[in-house]
Amino acid sequence: MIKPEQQNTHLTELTMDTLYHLGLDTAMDLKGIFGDTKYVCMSGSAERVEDFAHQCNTELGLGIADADIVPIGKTERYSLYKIGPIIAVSHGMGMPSIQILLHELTKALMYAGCEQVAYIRIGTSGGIDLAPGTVAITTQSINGKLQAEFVQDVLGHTRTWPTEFDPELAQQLYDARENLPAAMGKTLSTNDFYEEEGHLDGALAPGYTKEDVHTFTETLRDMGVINIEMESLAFAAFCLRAGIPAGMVSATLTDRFQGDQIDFSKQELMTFSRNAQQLVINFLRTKIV
Ligand code: R2B
Ligand code: URA
Repeated sequence: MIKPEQQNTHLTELTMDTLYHLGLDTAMDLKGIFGDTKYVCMSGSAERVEDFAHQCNTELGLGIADADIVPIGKTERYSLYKIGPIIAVSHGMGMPSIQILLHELTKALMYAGCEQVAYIRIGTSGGIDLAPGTVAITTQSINGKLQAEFVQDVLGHTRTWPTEFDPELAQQLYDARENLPAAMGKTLSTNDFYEEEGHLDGALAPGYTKEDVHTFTETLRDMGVINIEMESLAFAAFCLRAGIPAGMVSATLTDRFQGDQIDFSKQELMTFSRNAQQLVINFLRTKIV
């Protein structure tokens, strides 16, 4: 599950490992629960992963009774469903939240004896020069300084990690678009929705103008950036470091050249998210059934 040089030898000192935020531990039959996992699909919201779990079950013909699609572990922080060889799990908003999930979930799969598992984030984002509803497939994530690196401060020292997504998986996801509107390119990943993403509708005077945002958005577009979100930098870095193939598809909810407000109806937003989910299901269909 994790490449040898990144395996944590300290874990062997534990008599039991408690995966606190997931509500799981190694006294449970993790092999029985997770041993056949091949794909982990993650989204920010618990509502969307539940919807995705049901959509997978129906569209991939997995034959699970609806009443059996229930969360595993606790749901205080994350919601995790298992449908056949697929885990659907929510990661919350932002890099700290997805990182905690990545550590605990990866340990659960490691304890379950899984070897080859790919991780796919199915997200939402602000689009750049794309019609809302387009599914953006990420090749590489860049940070707020426009560098392709995830920066961590650990014990007073700064570490940087590369942030490429698996190129083969990105291409396979793009090839699964069928009639869905889709684009492939880089993603800007920030630690803040309002100011670091350059929104003009936060509570505080942002200290930049509409023109500044337009110029910044043009710079992004010229660098091949197609969307903006808040987790891909940490997600790509973790998976690359572990040796886990990672892909990301995101529904775009706005075109940042046109504005900031996400004022589509619940139904329209659901359609946008479903586009991204559908693309991943098209991909999974070629792998699983
Ligand atoms: C996209 O949408 C969320 C913010 O609205 C955040 O989790 C992200 O990456
Ligand atoms: N998610 C983001 O992070 N930014 C947007 O503009 C929309 C969704």
